[in-house]
Amino acid sequence: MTNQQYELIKATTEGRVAVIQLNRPDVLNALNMQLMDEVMVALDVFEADPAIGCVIITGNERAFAAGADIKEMANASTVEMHKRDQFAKWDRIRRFKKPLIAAVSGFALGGGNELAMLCDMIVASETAQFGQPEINIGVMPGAGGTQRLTRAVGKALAMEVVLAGRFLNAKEALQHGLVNRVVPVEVYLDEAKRLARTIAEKGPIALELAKEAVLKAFEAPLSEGLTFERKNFYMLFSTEDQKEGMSAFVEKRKPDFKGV
Ligand code: CO8
Repeated sequence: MTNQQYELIKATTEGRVAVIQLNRPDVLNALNMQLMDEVMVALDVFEADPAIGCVIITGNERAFAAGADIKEMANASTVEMHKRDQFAKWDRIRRFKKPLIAAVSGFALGGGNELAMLCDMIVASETAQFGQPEINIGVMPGAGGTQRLTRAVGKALAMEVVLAGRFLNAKEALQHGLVNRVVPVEVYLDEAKRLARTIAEKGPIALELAKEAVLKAFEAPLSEGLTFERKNFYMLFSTEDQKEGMSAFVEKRKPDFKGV
């Protein structure tokens, strides 16, 4: 799919930073299957492109995404939901190798919050609101909300968000470690881009292995995670970027990483 063929997202690049903008503003970027398929295609394209070092997923000022498309699933049976296997596709995002930043303004609800939490970092505007309101429509989170939110903010608050449908405002999200930073709405995307540019300058292989090791902390016991980290660290000594990075430090110049 070329960029012109996307209907429900916009995919753009600025230098080494790519931006995927969810683009169904009339329905607060509700995540229907086509939109998510397009996000997956864009991620494939950016992952394969060595010119891209970091990817931002964003929405618009009013909504990052107000959840999965309720109208699309309202009449589905268990068998239909099973056959659609939407969530399995979301695992693609979990396996995305490059750093992913969510730039969130307005609503990040249900699947929207789950999508933001699948990213590696979240830059939020002061107007951002995070929630898992599925309980209000007779269901519960299905794409990681009960797991990732609990790991991020702890059991007590996660229970309130999931069981009472309480939204967290940007300040609360920052206070409880859900987001990296909160900035005025006028600059939230610029701030995400600034962070993305800083990251995208680093060595691509080091970024990939470091991201993999941090994510391992959520999956493995400490001893296994430490072993994994050490092996990734040693592995980097077979890259030219390691030689370049350390030589540049010694020679007091800026490194020129090539991703090899
Ligand atoms: N799905 C479909 N349409 C939506 C959704 C949604 N999730 N959210 C908003 N819309 C639509 C509204 O129907 C409305 O459309 P229309 O103008 O045609 O009536 C339009 O967006 C604007 O919305 P509102 O008029 O409701 O705007 P308000 O400012 O009054 O309210 C809210 C904003 C509070 C965000 C409200 O829209 C709302 O409560 N939305 C639903 C939030 C929600 O329940 N999200 C969870 C959905 S379930 C889910 O995400 C399960 C995740 C599973 C994983 C994902 C797998 C794909």
